[in-house]
Amino acid sequence: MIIFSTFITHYQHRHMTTRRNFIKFSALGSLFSAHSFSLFGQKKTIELSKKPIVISTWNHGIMANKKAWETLSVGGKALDAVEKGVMEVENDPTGMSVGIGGRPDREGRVTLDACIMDEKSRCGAVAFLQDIKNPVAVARKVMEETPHVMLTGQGAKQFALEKGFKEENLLTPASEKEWREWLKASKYKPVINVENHDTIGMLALDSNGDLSGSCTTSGAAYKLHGRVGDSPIIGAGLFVDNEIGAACATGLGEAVIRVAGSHLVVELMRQGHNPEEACKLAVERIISKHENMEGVQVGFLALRKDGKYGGYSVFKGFNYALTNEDNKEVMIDVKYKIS
Ligand code: SD4
Repeated sequence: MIIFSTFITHYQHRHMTTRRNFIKFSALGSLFSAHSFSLFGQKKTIELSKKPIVISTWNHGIMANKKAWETLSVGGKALDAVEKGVMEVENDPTGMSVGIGGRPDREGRVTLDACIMDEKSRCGAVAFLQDIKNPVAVARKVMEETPHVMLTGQGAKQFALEKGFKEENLLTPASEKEWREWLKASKYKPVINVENHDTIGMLALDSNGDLSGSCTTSGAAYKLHGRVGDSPIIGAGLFVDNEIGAACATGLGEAVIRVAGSHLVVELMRQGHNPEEACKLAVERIISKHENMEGVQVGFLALRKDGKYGGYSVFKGFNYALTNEDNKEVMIDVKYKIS
């Protein structure tokens, strides 16, 4: 049950949050609380959910959510949940899109991108990281143990090794075999759909009412060596604003970067759009910036501060996993713009 279902969609309701309501919600215990933010110089007050929820991209979201729920269900922090959740997928060698086993670039090298962002707008990222299978954990260390936001390439690897991460070969025999097949024609035609995708993005709200998000990927398969996508870029592949909501992206990173996709989704929610509408408008923005949409699949996920969630994609085929108190292993197909 989400009590404050009107959220910020209708600002005429802004006076709803009276002292009487606040007292009523307080009496309900710790599930809801008042929260203020400012929009165009005006102070707004909303009621917030403190019921934990986690959503994450694609089918591998099921295993990731399961792990994240271990933290969320016992009152743990969203930040820990989103890190541990996506690490499950990074650690799975059979998943050919994230962490170990990820599809390599055209030179046969697995290069990983990841980022993480918490309720205090702290963020960390690594890009073009090689030989370390948990880039999201390295990103968290960048966030917590350096004055920086992003480390890349050799510097990121050196930092990871200094922090005790293990160096290992991430190219599994299955990924290598596929890559050698690809080399025969060497056609760069990324097809991103439910069978072939490259990212897990995860958004969580914890029982304290705080939001965090993470995003990790081996990027577009057979990309140019050195290519970095949207996934490690704060505002593109992931964005969290604890006042409003969180968003993440999957799909063709170049298209997402072009519109600062995840930041756009959060700002659209700030303006009053519900999560699905915000994702849809961001998809439409992408479409408006491309003359030819062939191969430009992008999907967005959004989780609002009141626990409402939604997604939207350019083409059919994007889905996400949802876990909350009522739903443990639910996959949701999103609506899409172009049939
Ligand atoms: C990238 N956005 O590197 C990632 C790839 C992806 O589903 O999400 N594919 O561009």
